[in-house]
Amino acid sequence: MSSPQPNPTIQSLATRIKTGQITRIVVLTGAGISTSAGIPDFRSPTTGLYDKLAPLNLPYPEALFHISYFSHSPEPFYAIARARHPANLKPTLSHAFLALLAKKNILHFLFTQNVDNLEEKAGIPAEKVLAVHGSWKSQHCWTCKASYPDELMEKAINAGEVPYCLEAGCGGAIKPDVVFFGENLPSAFDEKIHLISEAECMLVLGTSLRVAPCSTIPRQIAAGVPRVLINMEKAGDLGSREDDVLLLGSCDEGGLSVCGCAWVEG
Ligand code: CNA
Repeated sequence: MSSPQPNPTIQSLATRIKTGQITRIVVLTGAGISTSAGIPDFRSPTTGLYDKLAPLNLPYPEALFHISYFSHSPEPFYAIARARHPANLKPTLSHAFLALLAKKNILHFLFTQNVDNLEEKAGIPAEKVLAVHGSWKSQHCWTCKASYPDELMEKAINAGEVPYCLEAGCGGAIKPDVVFFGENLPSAFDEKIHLISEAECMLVLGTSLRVAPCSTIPRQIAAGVPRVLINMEKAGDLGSREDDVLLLGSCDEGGLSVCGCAWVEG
């Protein structure tokens, strides 16, 4: 039986990583790891998307990404789509940090709520990542589910116009394969969720933990397994357990400091 660990710090966790005592890290990320790439998050005051929607006259901010609203009014979504589209954006230091965990073979699994596909651009192996809310990589007709060409989608996004289905007699609006509020998550979520129980450490980066079911992931980590929150603000129940470590500040700096402790200093 292993001896009980004192309350962890980022330094003591780094030592456990360095000495091979932690080899399975499960990570949950959100919009905060991509803000330094130029994609605003949803909920940060002033800079977040929800603070800038007044001109669109939405019934409520989340309507922009709610399937019941999109199904009759796709125009507001395409009015902001260009600014949200991740084409030409580069991964951040936080993505590089996660890619390094994968390279060191200690990234057990990454659940990302992000739809920007920057994990792939950063070189994180596809089998280690689940984009729980889908991504902008592909798109389909919302009505008949026919696929739609990438180049026409890009053209519509750049023009701020709604693309419509090319199938004869359909004419439905095209939707990127991003999971909107009110839609089901990919079945892979249920297939991968058991990996949480195999974690020897959990990292939570850049998320307000306000969107279920990802918001429940940190609570599913077994008692005694260290959980680290790297975020501008406190989120969820992180900080309520003895084994929690809070690094409140930017994700990029938090990732760098973990790397510094684990692989650079001493
Ligand atoms: P959110 O609710 O907007 O929360 C973001 C969190 O990140 C907040 O707690 C911020 O304080 C924090 N934050 C912002 N910038 C930084 C930073 N540089 N360093 C540290 N912390 C920071 O977003 P969530 O991800 O929690 O919500 C889930 C939604 C957001 C998912 O459905 C996503 O699809 C959706 N989203 C995705 C993207 C993207 O793909 N890049 C962008 C915006 C929203």
